[in-house]
Amino acid sequence: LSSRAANILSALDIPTAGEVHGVYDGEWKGSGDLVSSLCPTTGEVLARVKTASPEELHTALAKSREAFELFNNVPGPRRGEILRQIREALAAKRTELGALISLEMGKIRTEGTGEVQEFVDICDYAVGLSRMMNGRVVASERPGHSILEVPNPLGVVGVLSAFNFPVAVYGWNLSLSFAAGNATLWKPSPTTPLCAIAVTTIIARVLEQNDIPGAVAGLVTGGKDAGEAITESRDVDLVSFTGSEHVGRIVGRTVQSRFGKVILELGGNNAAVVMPDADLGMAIPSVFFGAIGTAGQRCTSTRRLYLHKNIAEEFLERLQKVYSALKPGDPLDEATLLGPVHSATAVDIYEKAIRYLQDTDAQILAGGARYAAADAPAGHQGNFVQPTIAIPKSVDPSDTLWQTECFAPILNCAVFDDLEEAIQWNNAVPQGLSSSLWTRDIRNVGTWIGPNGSDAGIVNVNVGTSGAEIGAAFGGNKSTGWGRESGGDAWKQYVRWSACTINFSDAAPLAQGVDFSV
Ligand code: UN1
Repeated sequence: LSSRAANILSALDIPTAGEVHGVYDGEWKGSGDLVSSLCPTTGEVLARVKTASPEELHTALAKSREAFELFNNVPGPRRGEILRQIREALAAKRTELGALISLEMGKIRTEGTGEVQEFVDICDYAVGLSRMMNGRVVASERPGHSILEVPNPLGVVGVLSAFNFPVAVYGWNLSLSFAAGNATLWKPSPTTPLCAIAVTTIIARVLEQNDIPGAVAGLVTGGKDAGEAITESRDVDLVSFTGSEHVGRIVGRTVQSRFGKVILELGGNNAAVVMPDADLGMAIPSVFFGAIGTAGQRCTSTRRLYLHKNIAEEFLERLQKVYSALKPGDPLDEATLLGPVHSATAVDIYEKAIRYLQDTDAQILAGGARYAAADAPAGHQGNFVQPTIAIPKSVDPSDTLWQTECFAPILNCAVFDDLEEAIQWNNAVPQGLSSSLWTRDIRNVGTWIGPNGSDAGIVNVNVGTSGAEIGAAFGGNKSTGWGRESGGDAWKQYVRWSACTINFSDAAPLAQGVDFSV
């Protein structure tokens, strides 16, 4: 193991020799298939992880259930206090955990640290919520009656997360689920097991200090089998899944067929729309970050750029300049803005999309190939691809190129005549996660956020498509799956609601004035 990797792993108490246990249900174990965690920058094997065997999956599910039966009786504010300690423990390892994200996922330093910060932020939010998960009292139509809506703990929450946010998305789910009194069982992406092991190690320690069973925050690494064990288990009340539309469809059906609850956070195909009155000095760097941040592998990455005809030429010229100054580098190096894409699969996705653009005579304004070995950082592994700006020949929104999410740093551009046309293009795709309008004109803002505006879950103005804060509910409409996580009212999905009509009177009248007197 390189000393660069060894230092990061040991700072987080991950063994740097031998195999690493990838299952936690109160005890660390793992006797299933061995999975290698690869560094996307160098190709180095960071660790071999022992994933969950079928029997261990079974036990982990049973332990989660057991842990829930105990945890659901711990008062909400007490759960909040433990979550506050988890928050502190995560914050204490912010830099180290951020570095591990860069090492294993490939995103740059500031984004790795930012991801840990996102977990810390949602913990703060959920600590507050732990004293504010309020139900309500509803006016009854009957005298001497009260109606209460009571939030009770739900049960076991399964979290299936993706490689691109290997820490924060689990954080959104864990913190709300924890504050609500549930046990949470995490199945991370098979390619980022170490991030999950590091986070679980930090949380497990806090649980232990508080005499809470470790299975309140359990972990099962593995592939399809582990995912299926969770989606199919009647012991899992809610499954929160982040990933592709293809897998999301299967997860949604499986969970629904047993009448479980599901939160889906699937594909994003996000557009930025630039009006002629926009402040380009703000819009250009923001579009640049939206398209290139996390090497184009955020669900919220900007994939489509719609430019008003009056500013299109200037915008593209200036954007190209910013692109051409970009150099790829080691994501662990503070100065790097562009790291590798996550895996060989990601390179394939990129290359297929580029080929399609070339075959359909798109104009390529920047990028369009992998970096030559000489341009990539020393010791690189080949996952470095050039961020690409393309003007596809077809502006027809029904073209596959506009319709599909391509998880790579490729920005497709088109020129529009008026806002109405841009909104029509924005909405003409199956996905509906994020969208961004650049304008100074209040009339455009009103249209954009109103009934004839963007149909995405995230509808920004003078703010890029990615980098949402935790305070509002995060999620998308249409084939993005309609799920909402993180802030807003998202917590209401992690509880079991009881509608309780209580009669304090000496009579038992029926609602709606129904007369059933005997
Ligand atoms: C994701 O890509 O799955 O808004 C989540 C953002 C981040 C979360 C992205 N806060 O870009």
